[in-house]
Amino acid sequence: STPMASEKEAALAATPPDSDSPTIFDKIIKKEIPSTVVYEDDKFQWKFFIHTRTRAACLFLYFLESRLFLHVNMPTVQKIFKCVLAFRDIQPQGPTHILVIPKVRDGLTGLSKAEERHIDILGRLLYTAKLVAKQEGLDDGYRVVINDGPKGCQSVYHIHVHVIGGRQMNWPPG
Ligand code: D5M
Repeated sequence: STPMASEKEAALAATPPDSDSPTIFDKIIKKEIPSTVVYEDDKFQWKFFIHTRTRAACLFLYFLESRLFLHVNMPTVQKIFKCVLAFRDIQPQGPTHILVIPKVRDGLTGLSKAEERHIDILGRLLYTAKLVAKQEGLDDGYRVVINDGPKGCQSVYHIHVHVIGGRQMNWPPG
């Protein structure tokens, strides 16, 4: 079958969108299966890990963040709090095809499950898409896609932003 057909088949056979079960991306995050990582951020996302609602607590945590980053440089500590990972898609739809994912899913199986607490991580995913596009030299343009649900051809229920480039894109997409 064509790559498009197999992608569609994978999407239709995928875990239902409301599932809490782990995905293949958890294994990629834990480095249990290999992937080609192209970007891993170093932002300390307290707000993402601790869903505090109080501004005072956030300010205090941001204070801690700056203190820790000034005085602590342990790789393990940094690893825990790096929140975004970008790696090459194994079924590239163009010369460049990168997936940008949050390292903690936190209920974000897909964009349709987004809530207010996800606003920061959603912004960071999109900003990371821009960074990796620049890193890949996609200076003449590229496509950013989030597939959602069976009709959106989503096959992995851990939110991910596709960054595809290196060729002329078409519109409408398939
Ligand atoms: O996109 C899910 C994407 O995930 C799809 O383009 C293939 C890709 N994929 C699946 N497994 C892997 C591994 N192991 N490494 C890299 N990329 C992978 P969707 O929008 O859900 O259809």
